[in-house]
Amino acid sequence: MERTLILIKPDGVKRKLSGKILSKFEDKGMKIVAMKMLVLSKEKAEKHYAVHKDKPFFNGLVSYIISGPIVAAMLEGKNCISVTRTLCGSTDGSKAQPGTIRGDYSMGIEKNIIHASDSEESFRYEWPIYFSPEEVTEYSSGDEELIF
Ligand code: FUP
Repeated sequence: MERTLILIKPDGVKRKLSGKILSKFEDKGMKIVAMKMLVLSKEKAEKHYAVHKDKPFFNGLVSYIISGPIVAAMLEGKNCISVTRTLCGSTDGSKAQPGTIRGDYSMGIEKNIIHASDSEESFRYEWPIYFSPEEVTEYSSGDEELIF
């Protein structure tokens, strides 16, 4: 099984979409193995988005992600990274396909509701910013045979 990290960004939380968004992943068959709500520090936000540090949108992105509470969750399932990215839709919400999270709920590229790791490498880099190993659970949901 593969794991991935998602963040429901401050626009998603403030617009009270957290439950709906988490349901989409659960309904698809993915299992939540860690989850918390937090306000990210500037240091952690800069670490998360370090790959974008030379981009013109970096400062705006960091101030936006620390502007309010986020929900961080780790999901588990087969091909979880690519399936999660597909459910999120393309980065710019105004262009994302209807039926995807960004396609249904976002009109912009910065306030695009959700982050999801884009590769195993990104996941390995990102998840320790949000969770300690003890906060990541292991359990059987009992329906794996029906789903995968
Ligand atoms: P994604 O992997 O879809 O989250 O998108 P990227 O890694 O390319 O970008 C990370 C975040 O930077 C996006 F969620 C939104 C923000 N961004 C901008 O604000 N402006 C841009 O031109 C590109 C990305």
